[in-house]
Amino acid sequence: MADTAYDPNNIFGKILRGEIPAHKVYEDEHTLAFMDVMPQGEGHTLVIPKAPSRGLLDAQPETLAALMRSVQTVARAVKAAFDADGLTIFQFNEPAGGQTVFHLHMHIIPRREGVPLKR
Ligand code: IU
Repeated sequence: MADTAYDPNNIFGKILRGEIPAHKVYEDEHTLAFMDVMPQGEGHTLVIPKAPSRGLLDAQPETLAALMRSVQTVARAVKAAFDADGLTIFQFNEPAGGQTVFHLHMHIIPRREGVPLKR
């Protein structure tokens, strides 16, 4: 069985503590948003809670509420900034689910009609 404890030494934990840099685009008391370093499309942005949650399943309800408020705020801003036709928003849990960084994060990717995501 996988070890599902939160490890504060994950890369997003280090960004939150200011130990490594990130291109930050939004921050409030409970959340931080920054540009993905390997974007699957122009404007690919990540939104994370400051609370130490590994994924969706271990997060506290108030963490999820704050995260989704920020996702909406950032999604509106990203859509306007990139003049997008739509948005793809997703989130992975555990290696089998595609998760590679074990601090809860939501992906926001602005989309243009007819332009596929990079993989
Ligand atoms: P995933 O949902 O855990 O699969 O996605 C992790 C994302 O974090 C992925 O899109 C990476 O490009 C991104 N990322 C990053 O923005 N900065 C980093 O230093 C690392 C990964 I490592």
